[in-house]
Amino acid sequence: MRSTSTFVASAILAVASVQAQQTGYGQCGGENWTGATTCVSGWTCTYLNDWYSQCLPASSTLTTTTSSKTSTTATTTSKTTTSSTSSPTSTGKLKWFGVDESCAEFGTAMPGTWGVDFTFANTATIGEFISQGFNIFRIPFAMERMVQGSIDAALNTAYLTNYSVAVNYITSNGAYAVIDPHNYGRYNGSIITDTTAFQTFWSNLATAFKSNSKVVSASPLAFFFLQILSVEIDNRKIFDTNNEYHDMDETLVFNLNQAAIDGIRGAGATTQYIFAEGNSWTGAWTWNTTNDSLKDLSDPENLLVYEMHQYLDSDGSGTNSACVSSTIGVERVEGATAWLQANKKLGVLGEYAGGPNSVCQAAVTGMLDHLVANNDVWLGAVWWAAGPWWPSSTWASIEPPSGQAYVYYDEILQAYTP
Ligand SMILES: *[C@@H]1O[C@H](CO)[C@@H](O)[C@H](O)[C@H]1NC(C)=O
Ligand SMILES: *[C@@H]1O[C@H](CO)[C@@H](O)[C@H](O)[C@H]1NC(C)=O
Ligand SMILES: *[C@@H]1O[C@H](CO)[C@@H](O)[C@H](O)[C@H]1NC(C)=O
Ligand SMILES: *[C@@H]1O[C@H](CO)[C@@H](O)[C@H](O)[C@H]1NC(C)=O
Ligand SMILES: CC(=O)N[C@H]1CO[C@H](CO)[C@@H](O)[C@@H]1O
Repeated sequence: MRSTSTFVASAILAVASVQAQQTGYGQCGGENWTGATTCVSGWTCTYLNDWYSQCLPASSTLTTTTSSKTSTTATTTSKTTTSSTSSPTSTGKLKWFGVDESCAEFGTAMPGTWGVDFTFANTATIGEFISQGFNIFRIPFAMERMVQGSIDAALNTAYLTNYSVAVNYITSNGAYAVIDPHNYGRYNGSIITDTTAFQTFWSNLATAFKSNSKVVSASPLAFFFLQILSVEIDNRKIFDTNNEYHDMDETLVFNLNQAAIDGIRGAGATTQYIFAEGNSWTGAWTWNTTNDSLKDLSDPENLLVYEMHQYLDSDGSGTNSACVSSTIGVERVEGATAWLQANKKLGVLGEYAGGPNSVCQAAVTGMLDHLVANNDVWLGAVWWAAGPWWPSSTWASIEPPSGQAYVYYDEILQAYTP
């Protein structure tokens, strides 16, 4: 999702309606904007970048949405069969299919206050997705909360502990958790240039996540099996170097990705996939012209996957629920597919979305069908976004049970689950 703000970019998806006062998360300014420039009570029009200002909660208007739902028992085997209106044309599947689980990165106050500025993903709703067959969840967090003061500071225990709840829930229920510093290559508003410190950040983070738990057991046999189980759970964590680098020197983007890889592997985390993101908001549609140099990244474990994002509105930013055409999805990713194939690389679509309308439905399924048809290089697709604080009226909200995208797309997407 495009934004120059490190802090609130995830909240960009909005219902932009022209009215006297804009509603929560709606657009309220930006180049050529002709709609409302003030927000309804409790919301503040916040400048994000020259193209976009957004109504964000005035402090403490958000209350935590502690779920009253009964928790879902998640198993990977109880996948619901679905009579989707749109089935993939290919009978193949992607290795990973899931959703982003946003909200730990929300808010502008850093480190801010839990329950006011940010919250964490809801394990009950994640369980619902897992029971439907979804098997990957990308979980953004803010580096300014995880490492306070400097990027090579020790991890903040309270934030890490809360963040780990969803990670552990996902991996122990057979799905993959993507650990995503949602920082656009920036920290505290400035582009990260200290690759050594960035490597230390990743070394610290990988150390925290490389082992789920200390395995303790009196029985050697039980110990043996617990170890195998623990390794398997461990391998379901995926390290995403950073969300959406943009407007940065390409060499720096390369060096930050390489530093992350070196930090992770150097910490002894040798069995997990690493997702590298590229410049220009890691857009699939611009990948072949902006990020070609990233083909030379080197992972000694050979578990590197290129994470790209693709939205289908006119500027590709994901801020508009209208898609350019019913074929725009496949058109925008074809070049990336060719790049992956030509360079013998693997890719994952880490963010995408389309509005709840038939043009977008065709564009989304066309794009997914293309990924499935090219699953020699495409390993997965992840919808942006679920998360407990998205208003259900947000068109891309796939938070169960009433997010607009959940209502419109959940059954359609279930046809693509592995
Ligand atoms: C604003 O309008 C001008 C003139 O039509 C156009 O060149 C520019 O791209 C527009 N900006 C955005 C963000 O749409
Ligand atoms: C963040 O930037 C502000 C303003 O540049 C500075 O005062 C503050 O110390 C910085 N904080 C951190 C954690 O780097
Ligand atoms: C962690 O979550 C608890 C509630 O479970 C909350 O009281 C606490 O403030 C949170 N801390 C952080 C840093 O997220
Ligand atoms: C790059 O990708 C775009 C978008 O998918 C595509 O239209 C274009 O033909 C590609 N260019 C090259 C040189 O592969
Ligand atoms: C923006 C940028 O630096 N793009 C570069 C990406 O990589 C290709 C090929 O290595 C360069 O030609 C571009 O200049």
